[in-house]
Amino acid sequence: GENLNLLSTQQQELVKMLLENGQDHLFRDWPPPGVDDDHKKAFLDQLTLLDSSYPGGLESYIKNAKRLLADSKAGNNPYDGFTPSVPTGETLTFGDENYINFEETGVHEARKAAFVLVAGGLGERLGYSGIKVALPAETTTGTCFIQHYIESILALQDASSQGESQTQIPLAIMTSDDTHGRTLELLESNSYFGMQPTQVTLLKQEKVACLEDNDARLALEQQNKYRIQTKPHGHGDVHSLLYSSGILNVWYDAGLKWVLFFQDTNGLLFKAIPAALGVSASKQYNVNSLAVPRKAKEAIGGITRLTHSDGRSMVINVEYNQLDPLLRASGYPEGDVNCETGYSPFPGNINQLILELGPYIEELSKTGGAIQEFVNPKYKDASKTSFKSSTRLECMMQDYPKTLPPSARVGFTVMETWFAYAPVKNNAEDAAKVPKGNPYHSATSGEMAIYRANSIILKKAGVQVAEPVLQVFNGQEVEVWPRVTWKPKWGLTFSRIKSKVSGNCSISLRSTLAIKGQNIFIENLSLDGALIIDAVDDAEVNVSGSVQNNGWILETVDYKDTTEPEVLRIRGFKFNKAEQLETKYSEPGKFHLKA
Ligand code: UGB
Repeated sequence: GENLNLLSTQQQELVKMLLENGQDHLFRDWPPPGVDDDHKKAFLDQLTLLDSSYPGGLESYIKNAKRLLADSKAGNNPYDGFTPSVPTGETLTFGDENYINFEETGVHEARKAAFVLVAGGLGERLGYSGIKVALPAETTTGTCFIQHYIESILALQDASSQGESQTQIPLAIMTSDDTHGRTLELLESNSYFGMQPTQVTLLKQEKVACLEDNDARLALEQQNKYRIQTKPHGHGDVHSLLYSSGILNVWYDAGLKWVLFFQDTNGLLFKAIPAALGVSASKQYNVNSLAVPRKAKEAIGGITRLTHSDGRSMVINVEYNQLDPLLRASGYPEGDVNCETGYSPFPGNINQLILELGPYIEELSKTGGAIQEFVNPKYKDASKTSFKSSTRLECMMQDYPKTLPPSARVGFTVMETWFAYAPVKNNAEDAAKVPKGNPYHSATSGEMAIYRANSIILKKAGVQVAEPVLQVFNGQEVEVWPRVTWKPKWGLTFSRIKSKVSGNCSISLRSTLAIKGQNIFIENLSLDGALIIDAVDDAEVNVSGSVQNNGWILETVDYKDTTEPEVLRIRGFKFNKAEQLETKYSEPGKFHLKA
């Protein structure tokens, strides 16, 4: 009524649209003008933001919600008419000739690459109080995920622009209200970990309105009738944000060809990136999803070929909670089970996508970046008439290919898990309950996977590395290998690593090796203890001889022990830095470290 006079014309239009779409409850209890006017204006500001941050505005959001809620109530299966089958893709074996060729192609292509990190999630499953990208990937050097990612991209940048003019590989980071401020602060207080600030673009995703019933009425906060409840819309927002920001065209005009999407806590991912990009380039994939062998019922999506009775067919991720019911409904009464290999026949999606920029822009200019959504209401009872709590629409970035024409070149690349995938998602208690043989995806397993991968890679490069032992931390049994770490610029690809180790080298199980420079060459080194070598890029250091000291001793930490810092509690171990050989070369030149 009279309250409309408080509003701008644009806001009045918005209110009219809402009233026409069944949202009168939002304004029903409004007192007359003069009372709560500031609250009313703030409410309209919120509605305006919700309207502008969704492709097609709130009107589309409400219409989509009504449709999806009706489907959900009727029990309609989004996969109705589709038959799942096992797709075929490229399978990579670390270090073989094929792999090395893909790596070299990938490094070369990286000049034309842009990276997109989705980091808007709070990580409820992990229960860590900070943002996930600030978490140390490993505690030998304390390098946090975002530092590791940035240094990996910079290493690729250097390697790919050899002999040609220096390119700058752009990095976009999707944040949310939960992570934006802390991500920016982390970058600024660390000089962007070596990137140019202009190289990094933060895009903040907005939350979406919650829905209180099957009629898609927007839910007001319990305590505040001038505020709509909101929740995250999911990582699928990354496409509409990239599109609406205009950054894709900037990249395209700069001659870029590839966009690589990745998640917030996978310490192994960049080992797999050069080869995976090489696959995209060699196979001319418009879409390339990275995958790993997957245990049945593991909480990662399954890459599946879906064939419709009308002839349509696509290779797409089927999310972990949907794969089992889909299989049961399509003639696999056992559902999602391991086959004779000990793994599900459906490879696991690790949500690392490589998209070809040109076709990507073309597709987004049709869709506006909107991604197929879903809704997952928790109903009060079987009548499905009311919800236990409000719900909202969600979307996932890996659903991008769903709208592509059948002519699109959609492929996937399966990597061995040990060098490609070790995310940190689960808290200690939940990880300890993971069925035996399935991955923990905890801070414990994430860190140990880095040492394991590095040790195995050195072994493949000819180093005698001690065999691991099994040890239990926070109720999780993991392989403990020597604690080997290196900077991405030291070991960007397998051939580069091989060129830096030679002769007769050995590393004992209780050892720690941290290589913090680019041109560090290891020759006839016998390591039994801790060795830390730091060198500027134009210092060439040759390391040899026998290092023997008390080293860094691995000690257990109980996750319930509140006297320990949270970052240690969540992994269940820490290092007692008893003794080490630590050397630093800060001047250019050639050096010999003969232990
Ligand atoms: N994220 C956002 O940026 N915004 C959001 O609104 C939500 C998340 P989760 P999830 O690799 O193991 C995915 O929560 O969604 C970011 C795939 O769907 O870690 O349960 C967030 O910051 C699944 O198919 O994972 O499962 C994080 O970086 C499987 O591949 C990323 O999105 C699984 O990941 C993923 O969010 C996996």
